[in-house]
Amino acid sequence: MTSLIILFCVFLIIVVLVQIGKVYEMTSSIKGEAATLKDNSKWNGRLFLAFMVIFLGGVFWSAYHFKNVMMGYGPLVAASEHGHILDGLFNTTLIITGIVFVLTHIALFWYANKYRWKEGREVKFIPHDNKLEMWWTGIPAFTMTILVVFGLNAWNKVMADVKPDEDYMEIEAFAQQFNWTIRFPGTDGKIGTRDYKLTTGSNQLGMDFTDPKSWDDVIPGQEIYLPVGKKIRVRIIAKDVLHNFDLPHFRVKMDAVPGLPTFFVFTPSKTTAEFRQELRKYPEYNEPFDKTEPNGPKRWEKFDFELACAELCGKGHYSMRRIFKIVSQEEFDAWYATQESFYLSQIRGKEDDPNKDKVLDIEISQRAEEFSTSFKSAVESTVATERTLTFNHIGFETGSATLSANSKYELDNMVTALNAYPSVNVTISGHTDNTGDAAANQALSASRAASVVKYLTDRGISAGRLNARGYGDTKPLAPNDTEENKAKNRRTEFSIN
Ligand SMILES: [Cu+2]
Repeated sequence: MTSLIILFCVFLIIVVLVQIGKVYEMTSSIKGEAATLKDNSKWNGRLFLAFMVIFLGGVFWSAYHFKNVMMGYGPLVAASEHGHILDGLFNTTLIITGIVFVLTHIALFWYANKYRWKEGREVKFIPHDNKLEMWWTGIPAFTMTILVVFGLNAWNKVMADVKPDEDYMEIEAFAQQFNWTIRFPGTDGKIGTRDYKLTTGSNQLGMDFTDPKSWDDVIPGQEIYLPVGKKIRVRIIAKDVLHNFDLPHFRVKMDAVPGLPTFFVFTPSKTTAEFRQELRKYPEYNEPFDKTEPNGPKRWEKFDFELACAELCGKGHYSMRRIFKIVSQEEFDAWYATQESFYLSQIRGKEDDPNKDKVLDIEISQRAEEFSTSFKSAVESTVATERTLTFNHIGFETGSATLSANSKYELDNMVTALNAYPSVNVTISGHTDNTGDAAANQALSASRAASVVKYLTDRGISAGRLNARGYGDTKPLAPNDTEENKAKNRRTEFSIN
């Protein structure tokens, strides 16, 4: 219905215009053609001048009116160290092109009025003029050279890569339809290698878990923290189509191209909290964040730096938004300490773990620490049950008393602990589940305990401090009714005497 009315209105307007045209034709035929032309020409000239004033006035008014929503002006100053270089370049370009813009528009409309049609005025035809050519080629060429020199200088500063001996942190931004995966290097400071051929459902980045550098890599959740004042190198990768890594407040913007890793180096110079305090000075940021809650938090209180994808990469493009929190180094360290290694928390020990049979260096040191802490508390405890501990990381070959190769790490920790407490004597006890013959289980558990004792004495622990016992299936920790419980019951323990 609405469209019918609109169509009807358009039709009516056309009819009115045609009628006005007819009236005009009639009046001009009465007045005479020359007089009409002179009249028209005068009005055209005046309208040109009026348009020039309104147009240029509008240009300046809108620039002033919207200055607070433009990058680089009002509240939106750059929050990175290189940001002012780009803002400065933008301003230089804006001022130079702005002057040219204003002058050419004044000239355009001024001359359109000045040389309007007049009776007897003749047009001068200039087929070629070397002097004029020189001017209008020379001036733009000179201006462009200045802009290009400024631009190149800014480009070299902004796009410079880190030097190898510089203090910086590298993170990886991996784009896919439709999210960013941000990877941090872990405690070694290095991001592990990746290979797209290794991509699986649980390993979206194609991280190579045979590379020790990838073991401690961290993939944080929605909120990304970065320390203020620290040089950050972002390695930018795309999985599927073109994306664009855009942190507008830091003047960071770089294409993420499939098959062609790019990078951007920047140093955040303002924390989120500092930036919020700056926004607070502007009335528009003191309006409620949620208009339906007039007494709720203000806009400046809810402000956060955002990562966007600045490439129209598909219909879910808008959902590639992430929050970046810029904090002090101490706050960053505290946040970082809460982040879990992706490999150790998601992949380790699962189906697609390529290191299933290996004990990793980080696990060795972690287990050593855990062992010494629990050994110490067992020694110090006066409660009998607390003085007995299970070896969590030793194993035997099926049905035999031969220790598995990886048991040595746990037993070496035991050697260290026994050397640290020379007056402590321990009893090693073997336990099995109830599968099979009880007598055989008893014999197996005894010989397994004996193998542990032998390992320890071979490493210099005096045999007099060690006792080996086999309990077979007589001391289960849980009823032998599920596979899980049975596994719990098959164990080797030690008790502080
Ligand atoms: Cu995208």
